[in-house]
Amino acid sequence: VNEILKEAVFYGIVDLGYVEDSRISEVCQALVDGGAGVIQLRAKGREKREIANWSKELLPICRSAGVPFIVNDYADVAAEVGADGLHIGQDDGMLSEVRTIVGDEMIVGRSTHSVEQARWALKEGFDYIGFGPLFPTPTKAGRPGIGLENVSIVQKEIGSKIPVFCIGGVKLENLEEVKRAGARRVVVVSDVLQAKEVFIAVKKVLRFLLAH
Ligand code: 3NM
Repeated sequence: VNEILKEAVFYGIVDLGYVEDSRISEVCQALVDGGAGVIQLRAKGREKREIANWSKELLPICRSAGVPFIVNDYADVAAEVGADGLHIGQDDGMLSEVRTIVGDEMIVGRSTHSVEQARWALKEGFDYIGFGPLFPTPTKAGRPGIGLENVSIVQKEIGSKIPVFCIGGVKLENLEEVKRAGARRVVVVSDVLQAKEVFIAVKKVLRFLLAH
């Protein structure tokens, strides 16, 4: 589990707030082709049945690329479709509860919004964390940006144990700043999904992050 995640520098999200239903597979493929090391399906406000069906469509795309496929929010859906992972937020219960549904093998990640929460997530045993939102973002409206000042401590302290993906308002435009603050891995949602060519946008982010 941790071996495969260790490789992931770009975490791609197929977010249905930006992707039309008819283009879900195509966009997933483009994220993977661009070099995403993990893929999550994020479908806020959609029916579980629909999410399960899309997941079954995306799983083989991710499998043939050797990229873990993560379901957002729903442990039961992740278990049902045989996803590689589940992502949950701060209000979605303890890892131990979720493990009773998804088992011990599945990758489980947690959203964290402070150093404290990041430490807790590590202590609980999550396989990775998201840390943010660094900047305010329409993708997760109504949340203040937490800024860049704690990126370096979280990257050092938590990121030496489990992958830390910086998220929230990260764009090609501010990537230099984010990288300089200490980020090693990122999630970029709207900036790549709104790009003319998704896979080129992902490649650009990766090229930048991996450059010295
Ligand atoms: N989670 P964009 S921020 C889905 O901080 C999500 O937990 C966040 O999208 C968190 O790249 C966020 O468009 C939105 O800002 C990321």
